[in-house]
Amino acid sequence: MGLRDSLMKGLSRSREAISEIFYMGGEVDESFWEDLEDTLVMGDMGAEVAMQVTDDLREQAAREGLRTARQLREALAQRLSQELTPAKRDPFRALPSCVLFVGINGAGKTTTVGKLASEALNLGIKPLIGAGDTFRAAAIEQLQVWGERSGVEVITRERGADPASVCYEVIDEAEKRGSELVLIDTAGRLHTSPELMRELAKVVNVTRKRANMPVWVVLVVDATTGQNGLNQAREFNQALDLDGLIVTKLDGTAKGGIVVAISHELKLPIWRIGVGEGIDDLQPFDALEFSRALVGETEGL
Ligand SMILES: Nc1nc2c(ncn2[C@@H]2O[C@H](COP(=O)(O)OP(=O)(O)O)[C@@H](O)[C@H]2O)c(=O)[nH]1
Ligand SMILES: [Mg+2]
Repeated sequence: MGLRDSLMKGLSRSREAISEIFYMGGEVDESFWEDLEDTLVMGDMGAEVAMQVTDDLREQAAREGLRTARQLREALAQRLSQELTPAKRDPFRALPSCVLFVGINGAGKTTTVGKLASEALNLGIKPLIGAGDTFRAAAIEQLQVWGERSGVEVITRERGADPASVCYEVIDEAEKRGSELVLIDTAGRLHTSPELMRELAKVVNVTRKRANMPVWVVLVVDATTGQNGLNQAREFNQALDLDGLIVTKLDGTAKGGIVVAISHELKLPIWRIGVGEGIDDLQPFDALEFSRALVGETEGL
């Protein structure tokens, strides 16, 4: 299955919910607009975005005489794509750069580091991976497996080592080797916790001080966690001043609207999306393509 197909399949529930309101009555009346707003809220987009988007679309439909389901769905996709904060730069292309991956356990940090290392290598970039998650021995081993898979070296220290000093050493090694892209995995917890945030804030500060290159902090969020994903994003952003997002598991049963809610509220760009467990299951993010997959027509995409 192609990457686009994985995303289309993953977001099929969202599209079906939208389809229902477009085809049930076929009349664009008051209840249609109410149903649209409700469907957007139910799709995890958040009440504020749902209301604003519905109001704007309603105005546009009146102004431009949009009537058919096709016209309205395309206008809806266009309007939703505006809620997604555009990326000014791509830290995996704007080199040199050092990216710290943060997020709760199971979000997909380690997997995403592996995928990005492979992506970079395929583009002729010299990446280096750092094992900043020293909390569990299994975490270090898992990252080493991804290093072997992608063919990229992983700098590790023993379990229990101070993650901030691991980052310091990783930058040292990157400078020695002339690596242009440093990808550092960090530890998560099951939930956000003050202790985790303090540890990560130290990791970020030490890395920023030590690195002679831009340092980016990216939150990896599992799209299937819905509203909980938005809460995590708020907490991580408050503690660490995030630079951007990577949303994973969009091939799964995610509602997808959470992507819009987070990007809109925190004004953070989405740099990549994960659409599977394999090394190549990572996609650049295209706001309009994503919005169409979320609410638009399936044909012609
Ligand atoms: N379906 C799917 N699974 C993913 C994706 N990204 C990660 N995973 C899976 O999610 C689980 C947790 O990933 P991991 O990288 O260990 O998360 P971490 O705890 O944040 O480092 C693993 O089983 C991964 O294979 C994705 O985009 N799609
Ligand atoms: Mg991990």
